[in-house]
Amino acid sequence: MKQLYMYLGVIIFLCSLHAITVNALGNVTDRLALLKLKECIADDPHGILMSTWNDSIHFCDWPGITCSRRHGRVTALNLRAYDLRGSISPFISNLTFLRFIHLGNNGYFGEIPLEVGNLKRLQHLNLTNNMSSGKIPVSLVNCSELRSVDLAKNRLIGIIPLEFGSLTKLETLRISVNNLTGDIPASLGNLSSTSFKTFSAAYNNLMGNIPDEIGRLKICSFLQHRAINFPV
Ligand SMILES: *[C@@H]1O[C@H](CO)[C@@H](O)[C@H](O)[C@H]1NC(C)=O
Ligand SMILES: *[C@@H]1O[C@H](CO)[C@@H](O)[C@H](O)[C@H]1NC(C)=O
Ligand SMILES: *[C@@H]1O[C@H](CO)[C@@H](O)[C@H](O)[C@H]1NC(C)=O
Ligand SMILES: *[C@@H]1O[C@H](CO)[C@@H](O)[C@H](O)[C@H]1NC(C)=O
Ligand SMILES: *[C@@H]1O[C@H](CO)[C@@H](O)[C@H](O)[C@H]1NC(C)=O
Ligand SMILES: *[C@@H]1O[C@H](CO)[C@@H](O)[C@H](O)[C@H]1NC(C)=O
Ligand SMILES: *[C@@H]1O[C@H](CO)[C@@H](O)[C@H](O)[C@H]1NC(C)=O
Ligand SMILES: CC(=O)N[C@H]1CO[C@H](CO)[C@@H](O)[C@@H]1O
Repeated sequence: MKQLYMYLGVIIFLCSLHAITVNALGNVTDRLALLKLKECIADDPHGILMSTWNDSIHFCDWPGITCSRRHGRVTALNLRAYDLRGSISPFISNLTFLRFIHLGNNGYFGEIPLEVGNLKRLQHLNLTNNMSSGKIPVSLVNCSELRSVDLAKNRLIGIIPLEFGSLTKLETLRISVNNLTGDIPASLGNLSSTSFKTFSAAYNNLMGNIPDEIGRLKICSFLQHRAINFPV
């Protein structure tokens, strides 16, 4: 019994030591990364970041930020509909505990930084209704926890990365209203046997046939000129 308590004691000690080290190194990096994100905002008409993201309060209490209780690390970045104009800093990838990014309904322009692919815990990425340009970063395939990716209503070009077929936890992919070209990759059909439910790619410059595998998805909208959802 005594030994059991000793083991438990050692385990608890090691766990708290782990929490402290993760925190001590990580929270400094998180704060810096958030300040870098703020630096890339050129216009913030409501003063959300400019007048509240400062050291008078802890960064975990800044608007749009959620931290984990255990590690005090940033887990969610939710800046939706703040009318922010600017680019997405590659420093976002230093927020290594991020699970949720929602920057939708803003004026984010420029490319989606390929460094986002370093976010191993990322589950939801929503950049809908912005002005992001360039290609969809293939590096996103390294975010193996991704459940939803919403890049609809941007100015993205290039192809749908066929590597997306390996995102086995993906449930939703929305890329409608962009300027994407090429085929809908058949590799996406490999997802239909997993949890993949929603695929929307309307209003692009996509060509070719709709792969059979994708047609079997529950909700699937792919027409060029009309967005339709239909159950199969
Ligand atoms: C970061 O974590 C360390 C260790 O837990 C703590 O002493 C420090 O106050 C924290 N700093 C911030 C800015 O949260
Ligand atoms: C810092 O942020 C607080 C709210 O979080 C705000 O009241 C204060 O005016 C800000 N200070 C500066 C110098 O912007
Ligand atoms: C933070 O991110 C930047 C840009 O991706 C990178 O150059 C830098 O090395 C990173 N720093 C840390 C401490 O992770
Ligand atoms: C995924 O991560 C690995 C290891 O960090 C890296 O070598 C590879 O280039 C990344 N893949 C993409 C498509 O960025
Ligand atoms: C992305 O955000 C928009 C606006 O808040 C919302 O309507 C949409 O459903 C979100 N996408 C996903 C996949 O959750
Ligand atoms: C889409 O790309 C084509 C060819 O590159 C270009 O002519 C067209 O203006 C673009 N459309 C939009 C909405 O950006
Ligand atoms: C689907 O997955 C299988 C097994 O991983 C692979 O051999 C096949 O090439 C994939 N199909 C497509 C169209 O990518
Ligand atoms: C493609 C595009 O410009 N989308 C929108 C990005 O967000 C701003 C602000 O909400 C809108 O004005 C843009 O139309």
